[in-house]
Amino acid sequence: MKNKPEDKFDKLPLNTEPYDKKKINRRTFLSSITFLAGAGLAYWGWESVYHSAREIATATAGAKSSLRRVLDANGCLFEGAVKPNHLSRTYPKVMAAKKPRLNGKLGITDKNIESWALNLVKSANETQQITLNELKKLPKTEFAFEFKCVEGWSQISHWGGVKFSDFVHHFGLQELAKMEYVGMHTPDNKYYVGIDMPSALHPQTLLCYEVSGQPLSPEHGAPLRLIIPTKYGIKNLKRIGTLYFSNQRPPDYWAERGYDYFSGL
Ligand SMILES: Nc1nc2c(c(=O)[nH]1)N[C@H]1C(S)=C(S)[C@@H](COP(=O)(O)O)O[C@H]1N2
Ligand SMILES: [Mo]
Repeated sequence: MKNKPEDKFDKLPLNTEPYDKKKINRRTFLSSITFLAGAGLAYWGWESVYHSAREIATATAGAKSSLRRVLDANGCLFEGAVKPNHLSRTYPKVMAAKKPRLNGKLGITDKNIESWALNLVKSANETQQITLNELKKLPKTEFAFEFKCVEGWSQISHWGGVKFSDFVHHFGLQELAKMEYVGMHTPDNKYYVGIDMPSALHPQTLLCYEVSGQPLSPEHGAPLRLIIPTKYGIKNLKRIGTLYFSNQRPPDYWAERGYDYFSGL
């Protein structure tokens, strides 16, 4: 006799209870507290960022301090990863652009540079004036390197001038150079940068007065500009009016607008 189709159901151990209510309740409970804990944590995170103090607006863009700490931590990693005396690649001078690109006119529109002298701030009440001729008496360092702008271009160009470290030794600034930063600004204060001391003392950092073997043009920052191959173009201040030392971050034009203070390469 063939089994009727219904017969096979007789063999199944049919459970009359549709599901285990206890188990479901427990799972619902666990997933609910997990969700609430997650939401609480997210809310707490948002609140603490929202209520955290704003950083000092002078040196940076006035971001929330907790967010800036993350950026600074990244910056520190970067600083640690870049050895202070790691040299930027240099190129034969013939590879340098004959007419190097120009970018950025802030603080250099004033063409009256005849009476220029570098203001070297040695203390609150002592500023030494240094002429270009005095600087030219120091050993000249020149090299071609790939200049890099954050706007997305780079170009090999050839620069000449005095190593910042030679300048420090010549003018007896070793004590001042134990501070953490050097600050510089244009004669009209419209463009300004802060440089960490290890980068300033790097052997390729120049107080530069020549480009392509010629005296700097006003547009390239005459009479004296900063050339710092280990950093982006934004830090290569044209037309240095004043130079000073500080243990606090000097005001920095682009850092105030949210760019990375270190801006290293
Ligand atoms: N005084 C001053 N320096 C400045 C700038 C500026 O606007 N003003 N721009 C910076 C930027 S963004 C770059 S890329 C380089 C460009 O230098 P260059 O014009 O000699 O190519 O100068 C830097 N130094
Ligand atoms: Mo730039």
